[in-house]
Order: sequence, then structure tokens, then C-alpha cells
Amino acid sequence: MRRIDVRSLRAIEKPREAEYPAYAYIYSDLLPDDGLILAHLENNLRSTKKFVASIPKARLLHRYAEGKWTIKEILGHIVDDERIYVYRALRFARNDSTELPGFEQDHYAQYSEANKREITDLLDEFALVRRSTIAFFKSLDNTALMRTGVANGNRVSVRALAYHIAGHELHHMNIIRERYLRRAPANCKRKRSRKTLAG
Ligand code: NI
Repeated sequence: MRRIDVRSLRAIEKPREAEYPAYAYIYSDLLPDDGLILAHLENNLRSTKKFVASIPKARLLHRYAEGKWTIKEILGHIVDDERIYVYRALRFARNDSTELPGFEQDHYAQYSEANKREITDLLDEFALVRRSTIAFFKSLDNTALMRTGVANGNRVSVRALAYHIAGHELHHMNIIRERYLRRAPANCKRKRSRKTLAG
């Protein structure tokens, strides 16, 4: 796949706290405040592919506790979540005020059959979805990026959805490092005392 020239990607400022639900700060907090969210989406995809490809195959099916997802299921979850968040962003960007439902992430992971898939296949799909995400957000003007809508009962701006997608990936990569591989997390500049969500 042709590499995206990250220098050509437009800036999208970080959302203010009023633009996303309170629990979602854990995702946007993982990103620098430089407006280069589209470049981070591209660069983080490359880092994630490299990182996941370095994990021994047997570890990809490991669960660190009963009922927890495997690393393959986490990857499937990241892709599911990204598709759904871009869909929400599309509707809100097009000035559609229909309230959108949430989704049951554990239910989706259970039915994803990610554990039966090759890791290269999962990573290829992730790369395709990510490129589509970048192309979509790149196409939006400032008015569209600032539009808001309600999803899962929470009002959120289009640009906050872009930051959610990037932060959500980093959040799960940190969980893999800490709980599946027992390594130190990356991108933890700020610690807050509020309870973190694992989803
Ligand atoms: Ni999640």
C-alpha cells in the first residue's frame, strides 16, 4: 500500500473537554496537543503493526485472566470500534442529528472469530480501515469537524471522534504491554486519579 505523506495531512486541533464524555479523557490524553492527529493515526498504525508482529504467536491467544480478551480479539475490537466511530463521525459531519446507539463490545469480540484468523490478516484489515479513517477525516472542513451529535447517550464532536480512535488504539496497546507482556506502558505523560476504563 502506498505510504501516506504525513506532512501533507491537515491539522485538527485537540477537542476541548466539553466535546466528549467525561470517561473519554483517557483516550485523548494519550495524544500530544500538536493538532497532528492524522499523522499520529498513520504513524501509530505502523508502530502497532511492528509491535504486534513482534509478539510470539502463542502469546496472541493468551488471556491474562478468565473472561479477558486475547490479543487477537483486542485487535479485532480496535477495528470494530474504529469502523463504528468513523460511521458516527460521518453522520455527524453530514449534519445528521439522528441519535446513534451504542454497541456491546464483549458481544462483538465474542462473535468476531478473531482467534481463528492469522495475525497478518488482522493487521492487513486494520491497515485498510485506518487508511480509510485518515482519508475520511482529511476530507472534512473545520465546520464539519466541529459538528456534534449524540451516540450512546453522549454528545460528542466529530474531531473528538478522531481523537478517540487514535487514543483508543494507544490505550489497548498499553494494556497489551502491561498485562499481557508485563512491559512498561508507552505514552503515559499525565496520570490522573480517576478510575480508568478497560474498554
Ligand atoms: Ni476498547
